[in-house]
Amino acid sequence: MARRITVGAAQLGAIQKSDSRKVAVERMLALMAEGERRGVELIVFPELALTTFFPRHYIENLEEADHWYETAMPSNETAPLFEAARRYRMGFHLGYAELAHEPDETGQVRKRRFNTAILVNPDGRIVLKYRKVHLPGHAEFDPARRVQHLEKRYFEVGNLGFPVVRTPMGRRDEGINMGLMICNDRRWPEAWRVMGLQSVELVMLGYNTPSINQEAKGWEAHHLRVFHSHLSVQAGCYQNACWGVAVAKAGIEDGAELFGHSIIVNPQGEIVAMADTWEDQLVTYDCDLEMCRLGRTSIFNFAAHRRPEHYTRITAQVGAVEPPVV
Ligand code: CDT
Repeated sequence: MARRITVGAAQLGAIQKSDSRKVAVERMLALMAEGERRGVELIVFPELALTTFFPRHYIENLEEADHWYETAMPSNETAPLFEAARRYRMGFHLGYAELAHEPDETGQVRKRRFNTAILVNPDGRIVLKYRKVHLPGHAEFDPARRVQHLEKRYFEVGNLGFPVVRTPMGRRDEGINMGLMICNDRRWPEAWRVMGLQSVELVMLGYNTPSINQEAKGWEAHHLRVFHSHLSVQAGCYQNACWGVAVAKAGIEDGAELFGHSIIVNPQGEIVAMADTWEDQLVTYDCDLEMCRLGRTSIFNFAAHRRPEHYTRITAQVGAVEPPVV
């Protein structure tokens, strides 16, 4: 029997600073109801889906930012998403800011803040959790920027690695190998390959990406922002023979523009579905998981062709060094 799953990329339009979680959840519930009508078995919401992309706002005292974070999942506000999952027999992916009290590397229990994503199965059970590893932006207020990007202030680097689980989802009782990454992670081939090495078949990721690169030292054409996002997801899927669902928060949020262009990508690296608005929009595709087989048994048969003895720089070194002059 063909191994297929109908996935929904549930793009969200802007969520303003003044919008409550209740408003955001109601919009997500509407997309889940639409997904139910369209046969969606797994719906993917964006990064930090419950609030505005608050890292654009500088707050000096971190404690005063606690209201942006979730201390429990589910919570009173998010419980309706878990109930809808059970009602519709639909899995979901959700990105949110997480505030946890847990030991750090020294063993001391303290307040910790992460940019987190979870995968919930149709029983309403959290089956996978990921905390963002590649945190872009800066930690201090930058007067040179019109819009701040303070992820390095508001989050610690994720401490869960890039886990992949095999778990039943939709019609697939025998399980699907699924992994999560968040926004900027999609630009790093290392993240994809760590999941590829765990035979991932479906990667879900949410993003909040500004339409303008405030870090560009020179001028960067606007269209390249979307191109680079798509290029990264398409390359990741092709080189690791997996499906990808990349979902935006889009539109003008607190006066700053986020591009949409949410996509579903097949294991050949082709875009098979794409959002064409900057609003709440559900894009669906019936994914044939057998398509993963071609890449992983031929050109990306890792066991046959990888040469890790030549890749030691990848983990031994962080920044680039200059080559020898000859
Ligand atoms: N949210 C997120 O990771 N956004 C980044 C833009 C960073 S610009 C400082 C991204 O890679 O899309």
